Amino acid sequence: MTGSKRVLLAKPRGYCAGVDRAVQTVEEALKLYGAPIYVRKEIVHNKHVVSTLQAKGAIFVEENEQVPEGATVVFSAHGVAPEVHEQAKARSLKAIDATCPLVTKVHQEARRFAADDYDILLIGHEGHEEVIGTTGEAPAHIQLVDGPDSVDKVAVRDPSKVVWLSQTTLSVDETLETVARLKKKLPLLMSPPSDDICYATSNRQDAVKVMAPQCDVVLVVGSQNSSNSQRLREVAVDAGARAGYLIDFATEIQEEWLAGATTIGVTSGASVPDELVMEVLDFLAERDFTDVAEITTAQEKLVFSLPQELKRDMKAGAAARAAEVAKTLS
Ligand code: 10G
Ligand code: SF4
Repeated sequence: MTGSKRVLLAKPRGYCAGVDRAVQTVEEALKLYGAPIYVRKEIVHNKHVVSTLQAKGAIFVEENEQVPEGATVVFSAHGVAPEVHEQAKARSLKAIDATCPLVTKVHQEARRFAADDYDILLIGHEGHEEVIGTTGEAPAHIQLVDGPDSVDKVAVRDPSKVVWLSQTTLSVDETLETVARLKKKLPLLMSPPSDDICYATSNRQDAVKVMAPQCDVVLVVGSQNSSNSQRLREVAVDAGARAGYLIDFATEIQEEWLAGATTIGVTSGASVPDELVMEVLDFLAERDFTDVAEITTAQEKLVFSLPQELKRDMKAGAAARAAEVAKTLS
């Protein structure tokens, strides 16, 4: 029925400051040094971003050993263990670290508490690159707690010297539950000095919590291996949407998902370019979902500067070009 169908569009959604910086890092490195630029792991967990950068000359590898000696390698936004930097040095790679500064902050916390001989309970998802990177800072001190049900397995040396840290892209509510269960078991458990779940993760979840109760269906744009995008789908369903789907592209939307729906919610993970969301809106508009209202729950203004090692070379490159111009003019 035309006129009664609407779309609610969550804001904030899409790119966070750390993703924007990481994608720009690869783009600027390609411009400055020329293709190919090697990238260890997916720079961010998004199919479209990865294939777009591949088309520009980025080569994605799993490990440093796949990078030719002396070549340039960018480390992904999710962070790496110190040994990855050491391997890069051993292969004489020019490493550019695109780890989000908010992940680096968690690494610093891990190093500091390990140096003070704390047991560190890292709440996160087993096998996720961020968790592997953070754990690599102090493997002897860190144990993983993968959700509330893994609390029973936790064993510490001294219950008065234990702290929890977390992955940056977790469900805020599930993490609160995990921490509550941990505190029941370990009443002296310390909390991180500042929130480890980042502003972008919690802002995107907050917007979905406001939007989802009004929606029949919530479409989350994001890749399957994107932790924060997966969490948005779960949050949508927990907050009252009849169904939630995680899709990379508008073309994946199945007509039966929309059958009988009058309100569709749309959002996207922190690694998702907004053009993919616009394609979803176009798809919905073709099916009479033309009335789009944005649900805004926060304004985001954070911007991170590019990695120092890249900025230094960009500056040197600009200076060399200016000298060249001056020479031709003299
Ligand atoms: O949500 P995850 O951690 O899987 O990553 P993503 O690439 O989909 O989104 C951006 C988040 C990070 C780079 C992790 S801090
Ligand atoms: Fe940084 Fe948060 Fe984005 Fe991760 S999700 S890259 S921690 S801003």
